[in-house]
Amino acid sequence: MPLLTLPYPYPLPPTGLALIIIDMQRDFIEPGGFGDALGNDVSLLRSIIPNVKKLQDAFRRYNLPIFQTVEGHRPDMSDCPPSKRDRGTGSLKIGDRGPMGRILILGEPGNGIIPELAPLPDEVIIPKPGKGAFYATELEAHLKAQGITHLVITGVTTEVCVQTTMREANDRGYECLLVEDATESYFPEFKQSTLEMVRAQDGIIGWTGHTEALLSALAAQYAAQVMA
Ligand code: TIU
Repeated sequence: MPLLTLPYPYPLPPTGLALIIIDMQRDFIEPGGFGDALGNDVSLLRSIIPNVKKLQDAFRRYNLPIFQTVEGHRPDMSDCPPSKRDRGTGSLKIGDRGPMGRILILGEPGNGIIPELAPLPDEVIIPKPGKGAFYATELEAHLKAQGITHLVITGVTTEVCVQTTMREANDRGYECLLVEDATESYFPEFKQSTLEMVRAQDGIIGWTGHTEALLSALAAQYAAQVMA
């Protein structure tokens, strides 16, 4: 069954597919975190939680790997460039103490993945200091070790960490499908532009598609493998 995607059907592989969930952490989705400190309306991002959850459940059901990332820095902030720490005019900066602990610091309450999408003990979490999930992380080593070639990409925010990660992945040879209704931005027009720019020029960065169509295609492709 062809998967309903743009600019043309995404080639779901027999093996080598993984789900990437980008930065569904309290810092970006709940008040008092980094997203809020940057002046954003963080409530906008909650709408995708049910779809990301459906995809997480499906990948678990079909024994396909799931990688979640969290953007965050070591407590000593040795991995946070001054340019990132000092950017902006808000009163709360990275490393400052906010209502959910130190802003964007690994291990703080605000840095945790939202409870709705809590990973299972055997699922990999990739801490990342930058926007892209490949920069200064172990993600690529994990993907190579598991023979992953195709990535279904979800999470926040579409034009920042999600798009950066998709571009990094595309340059490394991964076939990427960005799920439109499982990614969200503080800026609807930036989300729309991102969707259009990644699939322009016959998929210059990759494909875009929708959760329900992907769930049907996953069932058609992988349910039998699990039962075999
Ligand atoms: N500010 C913003 O839109 N995003 C980030 O800072 N990080 C992620 O996108 N995860």
